Amino acid sequence: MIIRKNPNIRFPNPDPARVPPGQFVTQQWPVLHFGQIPKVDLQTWKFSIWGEVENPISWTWGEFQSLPRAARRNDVHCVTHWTRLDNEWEGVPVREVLRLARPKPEARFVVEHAVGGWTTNVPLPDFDRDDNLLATHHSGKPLTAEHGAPMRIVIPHLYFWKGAKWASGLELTREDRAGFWEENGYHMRGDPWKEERFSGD
Ligand SMILES: Nc1nc2c(c(=O)[nH]1)N[C@H]1C(S)=C(S)[C@@H](COP(=O)(O)O)O[C@H]1N2
Ligand SMILES: [Mo]
Repeated sequence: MIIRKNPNIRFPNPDPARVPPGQFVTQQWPVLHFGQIPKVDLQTWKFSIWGEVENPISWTWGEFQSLPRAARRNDVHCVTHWTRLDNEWEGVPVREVLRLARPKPEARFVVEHAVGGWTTNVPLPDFDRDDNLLATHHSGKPLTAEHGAPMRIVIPHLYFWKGAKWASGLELTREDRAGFWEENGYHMRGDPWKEERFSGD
């Protein structure tokens, strides 16, 4: 059977209530990151949590597979103005690993670390949410290298840069410490509904 694209069939207009100010919807999935795609070897892969936690902990790739898993569907909003609706992710809920590491009462912020040294900072209340995932799959398939394989962080209520691709660890801190884009003028929180794009917004 040959399936032809019917030019009369259009995607319905996205619900404007789902699109934050200054954003346009794309069906594509752009690839965006600073620098090169890092080489990640599953044999030596490690994900660690350290800093202001009662129980610093790390997982090998094999150990990570035994953590509880969940699926989430959400919209992602990049600060460069594209929005991609209805992303289907699977992975380990952020809350599952926080529960095991046990943040100290002094912990107020999280620095996400990525292979290669890239970082981003997130307030702990924004990080410790049921929606947030350590995602290994998108649309039912393992993440591709360009989108952060084998695991990336997804925090759907903040701009997409607040989720590290090629995630390697979480550092819990008392003080807010600017990550890579934040040092370059981007916002410390990054709420797309408030257009918190740059520091000062
Ligand atoms: N390690 C790492 N993670 C990163 C980035 C990066 O430069 N390095 N860029 C961020 C930005 S700005 C965006 S918009 C998303 C892009 O993810 P995508 O390429 O899968 O669309 O990844 C985020 N995570
Ligand atoms: Mo971005």
